[in-house]
Amino acid sequence: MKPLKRIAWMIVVLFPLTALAQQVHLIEMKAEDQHFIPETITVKAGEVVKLKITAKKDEEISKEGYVHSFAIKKLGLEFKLKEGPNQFTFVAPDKPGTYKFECTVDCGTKHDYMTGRLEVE
Ligand SMILES: [Cu+2]
Repeated sequence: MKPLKRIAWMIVVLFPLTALAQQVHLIEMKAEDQHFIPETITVKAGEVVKLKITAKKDEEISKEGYVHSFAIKKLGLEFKLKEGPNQFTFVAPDKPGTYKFECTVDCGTKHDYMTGRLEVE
Protein backbone atom coordinates (compact mmCIF):
# COMPACT_ATOMS: atom_id res chain seq x y z
CA MET A 1 0.00 0.00 0.00
CA LYS A 2 1.36 3.43 -0.95
CA PRO A 3 2.01 5.81 1.99
CA LEU A 4 -0.69 8.28 0.92
CA LYS A 5 -3.22 5.48 0.47
CA ARG A 6 -2.30 4.08 3.87
CA ILE A 7 -2.88 7.45 5.57
CA ALA A 8 -6.20 7.90 3.77
CA TRP A 9 -7.24 4.42 4.90
CA MET A 10 -6.33 5.23 8.51
CA ILE A 11 -8.41 8.40 8.43
CA VAL A 12 -11.41 6.87 6.71
CA VAL A 13 -11.53 3.52 8.54
CA LEU A 14 -9.56 3.61 11.77
CA PHE A 15 -10.44 7.04 13.09
CA PRO A 16 -14.24 6.57 13.02
CA LEU A 17 -13.83 3.11 14.60
CA THR A 18 -11.77 4.57 17.45
CA ALA A 19 -14.23 7.41 17.93
CA LEU A 20 -17.12 4.93 18.01
CA ALA A 21 -15.36 2.70 20.55
CA GLN A 22 -14.88 5.65 22.91
CA GLN A 23 -18.58 6.49 22.85
CA VAL A 24 -19.73 3.13 24.20
CA HIS A 25 -21.07 3.46 27.73
CA LEU A 26 -20.22 0.32 29.69
CA ILE A 27 -22.57 -0.63 32.52
CA GLU A 28 -21.98 -3.62 34.77
CA MET A 29 -24.91 -5.19 36.58
CA LYS A 30 -25.87 -8.26 38.56
CA ALA A 31 -29.08 -10.24 38.35
CA GLU A 32 -29.43 -12.32 41.50
CA ASP A 33 -31.81 -12.98 44.41
CA GLN A 34 -34.56 -11.88 41.98
CA HIS A 35 -33.11 -8.36 41.97
CA PHE A 36 -31.13 -6.24 39.56
CA ILE A 37 -28.09 -4.57 41.10
CA PRO A 38 -28.17 -1.62 40.65
CA GLU A 39 -31.92 -1.12 40.19
CA THR A 40 -31.45 2.25 38.47
CA ILE A 41 -29.06 2.88 35.59
CA THR A 42 -28.54 6.22 33.87
CA VAL A 43 -27.53 6.79 30.23
CA LYS A 44 -27.46 9.66 27.75
CA ALA A 45 -30.05 9.84 24.96
CA GLY A 46 -28.87 8.12 21.78
CA GLU A 47 -25.64 6.68 23.16
CA VAL A 48 -24.44 3.12 22.62
CA VAL A 49 -24.77 1.13 25.83
CA LYS A 50 -22.89 -2.08 26.50
CA LEU A 51 -24.46 -4.04 29.33
CA LYS A 52 -22.47 -6.67 31.19
CA ILE A 53 -24.82 -8.60 33.43
CA THR A 54 -23.65 -11.39 35.72
CA ALA A 55 -26.63 -13.61 36.44
CA LYS A 56 -27.10 -16.11 39.24
CA LYS A 57 -29.69 -18.86 39.27
CA ASP A 58 -32.38 -18.37 41.89
CA GLU A 59 -35.35 -20.75 42.35
CA GLU A 60 -36.36 -21.52 38.77
CA ILE A 61 -34.58 -22.01 35.47
CA SER A 62 -36.36 -21.90 32.09
CA LYS A 63 -36.50 -24.90 29.75
CA GLU A 64 -34.06 -23.07 27.48
CA GLY A 65 -31.58 -22.69 30.34
CA TYR A 66 -32.17 -19.01 31.11
CA VAL A 67 -32.07 -17.88 34.74
CA HIS A 68 -33.32 -14.26 34.25
CA SER A 69 -33.72 -11.67 31.51
CA PHE A 70 -33.26 -7.94 31.09
CA ALA A 71 -36.21 -6.56 29.15
CA ILE A 72 -37.45 -3.05 28.35
CA LYS A 73 -40.86 -3.74 26.82
CA LYS A 74 -41.39 -0.08 25.85
CA LEU A 75 -38.32 -0.35 23.59
CA GLY A 76 -38.95 -3.91 22.40
CA LEU A 77 -35.73 -5.11 24.06
CA GLU A 78 -35.39 -8.52 25.67
CA PHE A 79 -32.02 -10.06 26.55
CA LYS A 80 -32.23 -13.53 28.07
CA LEU A 81 -29.60 -14.28 30.71
CA LYS A 82 -27.72 -17.51 31.24
CA GLU A 83 -25.96 -18.20 34.52
CA GLY A 84 -22.66 -16.31 34.63
CA PRO A 85 -21.53 -13.34 32.53
CA ASN A 86 -23.73 -12.03 29.69
CA GLN A 87 -23.06 -9.12 27.36
CA PHE A 88 -25.40 -7.05 25.18
CA THR A 89 -25.27 -3.80 23.27
CA PHE A 90 -28.17 -1.47 22.50
CA VAL A 91 -28.73 2.15 21.55
CA ALA A 92 -30.36 4.31 24.23
CA PRO A 93 -33.62 5.98 23.13
CA ASP A 94 -33.41 9.51 21.72
CA LYS A 95 -36.21 10.60 24.01
CA PRO A 96 -35.20 11.39 27.62
CA GLY A 97 -37.34 9.81 30.32
CA THR A 98 -37.72 6.83 32.60
CA TYR A 99 -37.99 3.37 31.07
CA LYS A 100 -38.87 0.38 33.22
CA PHE A 101 -36.73 -2.74 32.83
CA GLU A 102 -37.79 -6.12 34.13
CA CYS A 103 -37.08 -9.83 34.19
CA THR A 104 -39.32 -11.84 31.85
CA VAL A 105 -38.08 -15.31 32.84
CA ASP A 106 -40.05 -16.90 35.67
CA CYS A 107 -37.17 -17.06 38.15
CA GLY A 108 -39.08 -17.71 41.40
CA THR A 109 -41.62 -16.39 43.90
CA LYS A 110 -40.31 -12.77 43.85
CA HIS A 111 -40.00 -12.67 40.05
CA ASP A 112 -42.82 -10.12 39.62
CA TYR A 113 -40.82 -7.62 41.69
CA MET A 114 -37.64 -8.01 39.65
CA THR A 115 -37.73 -4.59 38.00
CA GLY A 116 -35.60 -1.48 37.67
CA ARG A 117 -35.39 1.87 35.92
CA LEU A 118 -33.38 3.10 32.96
CA GLU A 119 -33.05 6.88 33.27
CA VAL A 120 -32.37 8.53 29.91
CA GLU A 121 -30.98 12.07 30.22
CU1 LIG B 1 -37.56 -13.28 36.90
